[in-house]
Amino acid sequence: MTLLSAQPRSTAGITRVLEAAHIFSWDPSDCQQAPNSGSGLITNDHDGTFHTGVLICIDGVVPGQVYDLGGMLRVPTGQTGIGFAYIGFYWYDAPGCAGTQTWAGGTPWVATSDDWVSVTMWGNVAPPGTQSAWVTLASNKSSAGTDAYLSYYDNVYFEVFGRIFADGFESGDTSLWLTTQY
Ligand SMILES: [Ca+2]
Repeated sequence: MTLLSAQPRSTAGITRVLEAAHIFSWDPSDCQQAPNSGSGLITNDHDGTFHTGVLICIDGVVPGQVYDLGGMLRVPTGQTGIGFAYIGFYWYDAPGCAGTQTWAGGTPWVATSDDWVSVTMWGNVAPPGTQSAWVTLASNKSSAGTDAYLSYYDNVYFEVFGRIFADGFESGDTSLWLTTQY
């Protein structure tokens, strides 16, 4: 996978949520069928219910700034493992995802879908004091037994929301909008 954010990546603290009962690997399947890209595959083979994931720590988060989270997920049907997958993130009040952790949120869950599904959680305002963020590709296996639960992730992003304009029409003035036919 390619880290799409231009913000600095930190590897500090990443061992804190990594667990043994999963494998994260590259897979040739791609959300846009690109021949030379591929995706990330989490094979959650814990022998019971197990919530795990992989993560990237992003430094340089600015309090008050708006961040958009999203990506593409695919959870193939036909597998015996049951669960759900999503992309989530946490805020931290110190660099390197240290200090106090605050759950920020996650995208909608994807249970099963043979097609790639776009998932988003946009408009996240970094709270006062935030300095870094964890972005996690989450795999929540809810079935017992060792049947692996597979989930694929592609085009994952965490980016600063750059608004071009906004109009809530509070002024009652609609004259800036051209009524010319196009
Ligand atoms: Ca790809």
